[in-house]
Amino acid sequence: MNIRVYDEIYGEALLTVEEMAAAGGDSFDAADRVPGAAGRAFDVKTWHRNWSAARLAGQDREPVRLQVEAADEFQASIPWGELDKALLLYAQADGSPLVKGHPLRLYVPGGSSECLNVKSVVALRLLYDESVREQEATYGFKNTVSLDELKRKPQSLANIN
Ligand SMILES: Nc1nc2c(c(=O)[nH]1)N[C@H]1C(S)=C(S)[C@@H](COP(=O)(O)O)O[C@H]1N2
Ligand SMILES: [Mo]
Repeated sequence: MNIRVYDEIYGEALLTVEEMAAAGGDSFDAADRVPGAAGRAFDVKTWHRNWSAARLAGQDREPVRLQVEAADEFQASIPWGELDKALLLYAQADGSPLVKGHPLRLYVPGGSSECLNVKSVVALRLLYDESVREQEATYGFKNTVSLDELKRKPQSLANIN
């Protein structure tokens, strides 16, 4: 499964796990930063520096926020300042694809919640709008109401305004 990257400055890309890891610099054992975690990981900020420099030389912009979205629609939105030790787990210790959390799993050591450790990350959004820099980290399932669900609502509810 490929990973979609949406960066407000550097643009969009659809990357394989291998391409993500290649931009991540030196890989390390996730247990170095997360006690109990296992597998190969790369540093989130190093990845972004390398990936963005390859996209557009001489820009050197740091995001203010990272949003990640998982295959099951779980998502998290995290201030960049909380990501100094953040890592993306991309392989088992022997280099084979992740079993739990495939294709990528985010860990945020030192972050405000363990719930930010999003499994099965399939999209990353890099945001630069200063107005969202200081908002605290959030996580949870996407609030999706389909047209069908709206149509099924009782009249009494649908009419409330
Ligand atoms: N994709 C996805 N990632 C997720 C969740 C989820 O429901 N879906 N739950 C989060 C929450 S609330 C917690 S506490 C941790 C649990 O991680 P664990 O499965 O390793 O115990 O995963 C986080 N990552
Ligand atoms: Mo959680």
